[in-house]
Amino acid sequence: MTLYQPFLDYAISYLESHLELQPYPIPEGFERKSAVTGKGKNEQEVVTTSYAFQAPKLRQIRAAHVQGGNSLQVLNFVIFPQLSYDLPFFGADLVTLPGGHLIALDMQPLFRDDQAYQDKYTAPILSIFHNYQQHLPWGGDFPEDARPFFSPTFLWTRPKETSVVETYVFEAFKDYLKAYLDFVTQAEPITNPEEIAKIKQKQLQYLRYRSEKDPARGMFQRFYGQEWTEEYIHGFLFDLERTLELSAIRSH
Ligand code: DBV
Repeated sequence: MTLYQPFLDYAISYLESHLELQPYPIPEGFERKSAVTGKGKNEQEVVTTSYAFQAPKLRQIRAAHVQGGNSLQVLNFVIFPQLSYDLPFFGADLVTLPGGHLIALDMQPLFRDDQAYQDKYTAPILSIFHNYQQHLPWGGDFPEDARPFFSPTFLWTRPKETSVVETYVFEAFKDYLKAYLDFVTQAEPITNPEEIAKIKQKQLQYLRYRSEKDPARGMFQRFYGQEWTEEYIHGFLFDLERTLELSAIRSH
């Protein structure tokens, strides 16, 4: 059992039991990708598997799981709500590299500086955040231009011990996911076209940032090549723009 497999298993089974989960299409060639790196004794297979679902209020729930031995494990798990809901994104970036663990966990807001939005989507999880923050201290160095995309309850930490990932990080992941599903349950559809337009604009801003700045790009390029990587990023990991283009074509 690799480090993040229990996170993935928990998330899928929790979602299955609380939502009407349906499959979401994964483009051909992206369900599973494998490459062998290193030579001789250092030879190592790196396998990336993808998972994707949708649910009534959630446009895409998707995970990328990279497994390449003890010093290369990644689970990137993101939930993208439908454009007709003001829900935040659920975002988990759980990364283990030779240099150590790097954990990012958040409900990423659409309207970060809006007080009413914070009251709705940040205040209710502040106590969970404070519970874990004492065990999961701020991870330091952080790209300045990513700041607008994170909430005040952003857990960003670099645990020294794997046991911290298996305990506190796993518990925090479960609590954030549960709290997120409470928000989903309560969410009411937005009907005002102006508000929907604002949500769409914010979702696109987020998507563009993440696809342009994807910190995994270098890693994926090394293992699987540039063409596969770009298609994986734009055609699966962050696919909103493609999806909107397709629906515009279909509606003509
Ligand atoms: N990150 C992704 C996806 C990944 C992934 C889709 C499928 O967004 C993995 C894989 N993240 C990943 C890897 C690294 C990081 C690092 C492999 C290590 C990169 C390296 O050191 O070579 C949060 N993830 C990071 C970093 C941050 C995040 C801040 C450190 C990068 C740096 O310091 O430059 N999650 C990441 C992020 C957002 C987010 C930037 C922005 C909204 O949600």
